[in-house]
Amino acid sequence: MLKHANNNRGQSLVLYVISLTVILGTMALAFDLGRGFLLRARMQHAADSAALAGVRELPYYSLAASAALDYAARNGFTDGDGSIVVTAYPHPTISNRYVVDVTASSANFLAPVIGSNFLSVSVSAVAEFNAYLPIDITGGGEYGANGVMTLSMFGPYGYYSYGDALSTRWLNDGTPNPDHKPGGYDFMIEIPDNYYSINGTTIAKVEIFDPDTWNNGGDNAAPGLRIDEIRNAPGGSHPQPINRRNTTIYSLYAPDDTPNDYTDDVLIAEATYGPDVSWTDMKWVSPDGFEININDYGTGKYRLNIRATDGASENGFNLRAGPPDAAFDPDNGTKITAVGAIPMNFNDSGVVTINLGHVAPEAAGLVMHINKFDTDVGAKTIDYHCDTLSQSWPGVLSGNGTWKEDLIEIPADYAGGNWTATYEAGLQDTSVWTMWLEGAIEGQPGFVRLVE
Ligand SMILES: [Ca+2]
Ligand SMILES: [Ca+2]
Ligand SMILES: [Ca+2]
Ligand SMILES: [Ca+2]
Repeated sequence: MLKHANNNRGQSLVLYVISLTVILGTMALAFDLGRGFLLRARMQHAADSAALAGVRELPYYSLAASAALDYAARNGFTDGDGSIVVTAYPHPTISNRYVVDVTASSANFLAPVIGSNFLSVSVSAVAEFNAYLPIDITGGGEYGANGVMTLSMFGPYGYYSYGDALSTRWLNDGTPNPDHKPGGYDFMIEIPDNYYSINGTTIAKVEIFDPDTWNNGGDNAAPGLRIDEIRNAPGGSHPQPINRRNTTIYSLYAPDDTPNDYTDDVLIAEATYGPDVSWTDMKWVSPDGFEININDYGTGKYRLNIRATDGASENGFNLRAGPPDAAFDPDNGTKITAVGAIPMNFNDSGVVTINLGHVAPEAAGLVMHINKFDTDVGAKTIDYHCDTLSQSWPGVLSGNGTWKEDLIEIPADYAGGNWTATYEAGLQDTSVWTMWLEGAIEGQPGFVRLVE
């Protein structure tokens, strides 16, 4: 009996130890799996935000990669940190998709129980980009004229808080500007299929008003005599330009069948306006090669990329296109849109109508985002309207150096329409407006989403 009892006790002890081992092992496994699960969730979140950040920079591949790595790092996964590997690359077959893979491993709590020292986790995210909504840029007044407001771009060394958040490379204190887009701004100059029948010519002359950053009336000429604002870079540790007046490059590309891939675009002509170019001041100018023949390149959307490589000043300009030997006619069939972002400056105080463009019926029930940066100087009101809807939506002004987003819920019975913003602001107010749709419309521009 005693022996038996001892045996029982021994068996109990063995069972107890086995049970404890199983329980501890199970707990360790659960702990490790739980930790692996959490790690995977964190990694997936980082990969998702990285893919969404990267895809918005397409078709600029190197910018997409740096944005993706940046967002992965902001979410805790810095490429090369310990076991972390972040790989960001364009989708191999679909040009408007972007892929981010993240792998990492963590040491297991009770490695011997599950036979592995490290838990290796890999996740992947794929995001799709269908371009921002195109913004019709007739907001400078009548198309081809210069109204209260013109398009305008700061040099890369300019003050961030002066209003062009996308062109300036540094914040006012000299640290990198996370909003900076090194690729500059893109505009689409649409030459319609019936251009010849409207105009009796196959030639379209693309013109830029005041492409320089120079004021013939002097740096501080009165508004009205100039549309450029000559400015110094911030002081202190802020990097300084070679010249405070800008160097701006205008690059014109032919239309093609791959609008979501800029890497294959064919350059037609390029013009650079350095800090001392004065003969173009306050004039409509067509740079060499900017007279295009639709027999050479076809009809469709010609891309004009504009970027500044030096300077801290503000280059005001405008754009138009039409027949070469006629007075400009705004009804010549051409149309110019800004790709997702429009930079503008007021050369007088007043009210402008910003044409936000046509938003398709498929946007019914979706949310439209309009984000504005630095709508401040003399700014009074913003109101949004759609020509097929009776209501209007008040917008919220953004203060100095800040973004403020307006969200418009598009009604479920929406049938498509042309959107405008009415903006009242003061002399020398610079601002940037961007616009996109939240939600997917297959085949329509204006959305960014995760697809895998
Ligand atoms: Ca292309
Ligand atoms: Ca000028
Ligand atoms: Ca200018
Ligand atoms: Ca402003």
